Amino acid sequence: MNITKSHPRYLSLKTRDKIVEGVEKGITSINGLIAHGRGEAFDYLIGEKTQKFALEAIETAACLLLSSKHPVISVNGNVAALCPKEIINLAKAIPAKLEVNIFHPPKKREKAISSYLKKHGAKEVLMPEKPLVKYIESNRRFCNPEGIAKADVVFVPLEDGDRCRALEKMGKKVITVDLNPLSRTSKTASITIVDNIIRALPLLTKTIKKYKKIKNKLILKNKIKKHNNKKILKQALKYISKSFS
Ligand code: PTJ
Repeated sequence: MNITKSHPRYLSLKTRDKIVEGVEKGITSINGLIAHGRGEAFDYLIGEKTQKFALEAIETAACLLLSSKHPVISVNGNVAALCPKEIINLAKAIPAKLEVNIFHPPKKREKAISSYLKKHGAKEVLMPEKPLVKYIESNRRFCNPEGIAKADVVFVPLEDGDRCRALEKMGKKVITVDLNPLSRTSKTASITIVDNIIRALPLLTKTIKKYKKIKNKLILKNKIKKHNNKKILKQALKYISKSFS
């Protein structure tokens, strides 16, 4: 679609194009279009800007990822289509492994996502191999023994709630990006960044670089300790309800 920058919905339309392209390339599930629409609706309600509650969560997420021994970034069809370079930059900055994990069939989409990430500069992309995620029966239970199976912290942006809960039950910490503060994922994760992934990823990478320079690791630990995900979600909901008055 030929969209001029002067169009008031330029960014939103460009982003939609990326998701549509993702479907056409066999990277994104057709269901991903619905998920994107839901995200758009919530983005409207938070003013299509990164709000304070997201910035606070990004700060703690950066601290947790840097304090982790084995951080893994889970990539699905929406994330790959929307921000391939940004997710690779994040993985490099931490550093963390990238692993493909999808919910919807067909399974051949897993390879398409991996190839797409490699085309954008990823050196290594782990693939789901064994059903090692307990408590769930969907395709999301497949993971890599050297990746999510081993991870202590898993970054799962734009997720559905089941695996998030399963990973937490397995003793892992989960960080998510979800525009919907009411979703099961948002409520179950240790840290929820209520923001559009397009805005959140560059900010998270920037924050990681900032915290990497800090020698006193206690500062990071204290930030993680103080984090209250429920409070963050309440702030997001309060912001949304205020936008109605
Ligand atoms: O590639 P697959 O098969 O793994 O499927 C990926 C999707 C996203 C389709 C799948 O995980 C799914 O169905 O997710 P849900 O249950 O629709 O949840 C996705 C959540 O992400 C929703 O709460 C949306 O509001 C939110 N969301 C959508 N787009 C964005 C977003 N959050 C942040 N940034 C977005 N751009």
